[in-house]
Amino acid sequence: MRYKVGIMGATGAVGREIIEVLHDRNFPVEELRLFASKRSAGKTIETPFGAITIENADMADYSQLNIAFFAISGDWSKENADKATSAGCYVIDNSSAFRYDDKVPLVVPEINADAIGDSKLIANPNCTTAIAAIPLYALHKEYGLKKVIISTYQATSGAGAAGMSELTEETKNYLEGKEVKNKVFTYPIAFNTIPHIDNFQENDYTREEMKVVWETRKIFSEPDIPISCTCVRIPTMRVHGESIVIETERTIDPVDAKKLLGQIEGVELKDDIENNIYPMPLNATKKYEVEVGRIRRNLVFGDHGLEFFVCGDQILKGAALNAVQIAENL
Ligand code: 2RA
Repeated sequence: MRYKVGIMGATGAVGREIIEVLHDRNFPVEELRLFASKRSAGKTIETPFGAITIENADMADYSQLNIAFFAISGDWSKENADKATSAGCYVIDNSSAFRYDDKVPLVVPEINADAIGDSKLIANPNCTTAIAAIPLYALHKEYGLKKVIISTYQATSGAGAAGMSELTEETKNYLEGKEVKNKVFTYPIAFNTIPHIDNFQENDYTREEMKVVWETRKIFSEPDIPISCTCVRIPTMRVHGESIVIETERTIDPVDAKKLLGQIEGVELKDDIENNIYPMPLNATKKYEVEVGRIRRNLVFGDHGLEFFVCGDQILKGAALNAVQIAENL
């Protein structure tokens, strides 16, 4: 069977990547249709599926599609998801609009593909969650997670194509001694780090930080795991790094943990400190696997603690790849 696939938000960073991933993974596409805002409608873009003319997403006829990837905005998803699913079309939503809705499955296929059930609407997790979830879940199954503390080093791609352009422009202007003006981020991101992603919440964490807490608990079906996160934007292009500390129920040996992490689907072990091998954005860029390394016993939690570093392509495992993997599971 082949499918009629629509990408809503096809001109954005995630939409463009979904096209590439569908092609690269030989997804059985009968017809690919690309949708974006009215402003982009009518433009033709080259894709591995041939030249395709962009259509107005607001006018989409979902009875003509089997699967639609939503990658526009949360508000747009809220306005359009019901229209699509009522017409019999599966929706894989990249926004946060439905992630915390108990009726909507939130899926990382390596972990909880079963959660899809017969739902026509499936939520794709936030990139920061998806990247950490793969190694964390393997460790949870084997050792039982008691506490999780995460600190992130997030790429500009998290703010879409505009975020990446801002980094390029600011770096150029800074080096040429010109004025550096920020629009996308709260401060200039070139030669800077910004501990502020998404809005501050009542508990003084940001929404990005709370997404990691809420989403990890939902994906793992573990509503009570204590998780804390600090999210920081750094001047890299498209890979999020995350430093992760865990306390476990059962004793954990770093050598065994390393063996385990080296065997799980979706992970590439990069852990050979004698040869300076560890996860880095430069290596993890455009890679499907999440790199995991710097695995060591945590000094605070002793033989019940582990500390490690992960790097995952924000646009791939953090968005487009995970979305296509969900489609593969429908
Ligand atoms: C960010 N996690 O990195 C967001 C994107 N979904 O800004």
